[in-house]
Amino acid sequence: MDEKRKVIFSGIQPSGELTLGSYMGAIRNWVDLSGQYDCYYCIVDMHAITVRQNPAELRRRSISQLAQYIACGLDPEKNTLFIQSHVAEHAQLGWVLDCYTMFGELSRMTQFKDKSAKNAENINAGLFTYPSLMAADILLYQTDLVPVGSDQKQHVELSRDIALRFNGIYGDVFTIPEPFIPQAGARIMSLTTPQNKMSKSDKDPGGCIYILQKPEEILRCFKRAVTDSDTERCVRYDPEAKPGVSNLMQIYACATGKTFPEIEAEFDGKGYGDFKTAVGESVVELLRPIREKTEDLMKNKDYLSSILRSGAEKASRTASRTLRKVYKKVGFVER
Ligand code: ATP
Ligand code: LTN
Repeated sequence: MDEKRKVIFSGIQPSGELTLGSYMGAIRNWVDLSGQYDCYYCIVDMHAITVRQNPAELRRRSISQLAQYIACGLDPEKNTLFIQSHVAEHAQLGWVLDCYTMFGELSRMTQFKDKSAKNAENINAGLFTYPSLMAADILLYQTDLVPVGSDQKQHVELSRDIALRFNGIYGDVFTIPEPFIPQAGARIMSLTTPQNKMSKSDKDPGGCIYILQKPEEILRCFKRAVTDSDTERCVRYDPEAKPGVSNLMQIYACATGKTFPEIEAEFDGKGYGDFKTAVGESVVELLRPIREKTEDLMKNKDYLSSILRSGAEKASRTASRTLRKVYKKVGFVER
């Protein structure tokens, strides 16, 4: 009874509109886990400025992201919802951890390589040290589990390595976190180029579905989704031979809770057209209540501000305890 509840931490950058990929890969699990754990869900605005942002848009999206977290089912009474820049300990621990993270480790991060290729004119130091700030996010709360999509596994593993290195020098300071990656939905692919991850920075607007997108647009994107040019033309799960169809099956499975054999049986003898329409409709129904609730919440900015205030206070209390310990261990003089 007295046993300490396990801690969950995760975050999403307000660098664009939330996508169906981030819902299925991350947020859906945040909601599922939120009853059993002590959960911190963050809007990581400090990470977002590693790529140039329009200030007014960043501010608007940060608030809208909070509304979407709540609309997806995260109860602000039961979960700590907050903005990263409101809790100064993230930057403070981030600096310390920079000094315990190796240049070679950061150079190997695939997200750094991808983003530097995409932003060749702005390969800034923050983009490079991004993972040590992410390690600070996680380690400040003595986190046990980090629910993310599979693209973030490498970053969580680096956070573990940093924590182990620090503990190896100073004793047990940090809990060692583990990634929590879903069975289905860990990597939703673009609807137009199913070789690539569905991502909010995707240049092709038809490839990505957004949580707040209008039903007509969602249906249109699914109708135009790429299926595969193999001769078989049946709905069967085979990511190698049929990446487009398999991706749509993943989405349908996440939206409806059906298994792959059930989906294969449902569309046996039917064409790809019927299948794409059914997937589109299931996503419309999944997202409809989330969009409506978000629109409602956005009418009450005072309520959203009050959640951010109490979220930051609660997060600060935990984060400052860890930071104090770290400062002491490394030899800083107490103020
Ligand atoms: P960007 O395009 O800026 O890289 P993104 O669309 O990949 O952004 P993130 O903010 O990086 O989205 O991801 C938020 C969370 O959602 C992370 O936990 C990430 O692993 C997960 N996620 C993002 N895209 C997908 C996807 N296509 N499939 C499954 N999970 C995803
Ligand atoms: N790197 C993640 C966002 C992120 C995060 C975190 C995720 C920042 N800090 C801490 C989990 C835990 C991304 O790009 N999606």
